[in-house]
Amino acid sequence: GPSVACFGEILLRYSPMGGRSLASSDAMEVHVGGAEANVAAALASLGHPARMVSTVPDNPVGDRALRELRAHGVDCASIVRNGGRMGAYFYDPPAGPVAAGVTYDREGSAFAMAGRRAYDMEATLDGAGHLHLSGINLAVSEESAEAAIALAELAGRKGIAISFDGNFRPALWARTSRRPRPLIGRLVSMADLFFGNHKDIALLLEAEFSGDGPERRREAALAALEAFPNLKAIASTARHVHDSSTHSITARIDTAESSAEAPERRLTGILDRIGTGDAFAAGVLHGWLTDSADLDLAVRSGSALAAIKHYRPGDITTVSRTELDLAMEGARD
Ligand code: KDG
Repeated sequence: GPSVACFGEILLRYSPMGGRSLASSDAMEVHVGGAEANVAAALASLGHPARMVSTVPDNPVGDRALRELRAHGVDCASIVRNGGRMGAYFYDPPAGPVAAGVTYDREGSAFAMAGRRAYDMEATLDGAGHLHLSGINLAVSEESAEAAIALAELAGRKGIAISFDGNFRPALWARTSRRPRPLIGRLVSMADLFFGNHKDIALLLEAEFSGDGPERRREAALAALEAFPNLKAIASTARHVHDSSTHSITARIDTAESSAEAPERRLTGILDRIGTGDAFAAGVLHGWLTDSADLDLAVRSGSALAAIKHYRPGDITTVSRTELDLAMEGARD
């Protein structure tokens, strides 16, 4: 079938071994991450042909990252190699009352240096039925923002459906002079499916949705669906933190006509929650690509995959359809 093209930066993540803090650790574990790469790997594991579109350095470090994505079944033929460096980040695990920390080390990466002319955009979308990308591209550099917008515009002209995850990263935007709102709004206006909650929508529309309940989320989604006429659906999760290792998550998806909610899941003994949003996006996309009219399937797949991510080390969540089905059954009330 047609493949899902995912555009974004592939990152290496360094995590202290044995649950040590970054400050005290002298041995690091390496994982491959990057929001859209996480989505591509999860989709491939569920049997959807997934293609990563990115730029990594033409050196053994870039080879290492691609080897892992290929092992997950991701098509890496559209990945450009150049002379820059590999983007990375350091993870500091949560410790009691102290939240997890993320320190980026990606300035001037091979991906950040690659503008629209680095890619053969036509070839990249050849045979693709869907394009997925996130707002991280807009924050990383002028060049990656330009490439992301050009790719989305080409997808739009070709009638290829687009999903866009806002993935607002204040730490990245803080280093740029570009303003997030117009750029994120531009991508949302081209998207069919948007991953963002009522707070993201409030920023985007410069509106206020006070309170936190389902009615507020529905109201915000309806406002965004009205402001961006190309949008067909908006999906989001909500998290309630009981303590550092016990959280509850809920999820919903809204269209103009209807909505679906996934039952609350209480997650205890959480191992690592980085990449939860990407697992959710991949699960929703799995449902959406299977039957875009079945909102219930989309939101339940998203919630199940997000729940599974909490118990997987690293950023990537891969599951078989059987595992996903079991996780969805487990949440049935
Ligand atoms: O959602 C997880 C991602 O944030 C992680 O893989 C790193 O892409 C990343 C980023 O830029 O934060």
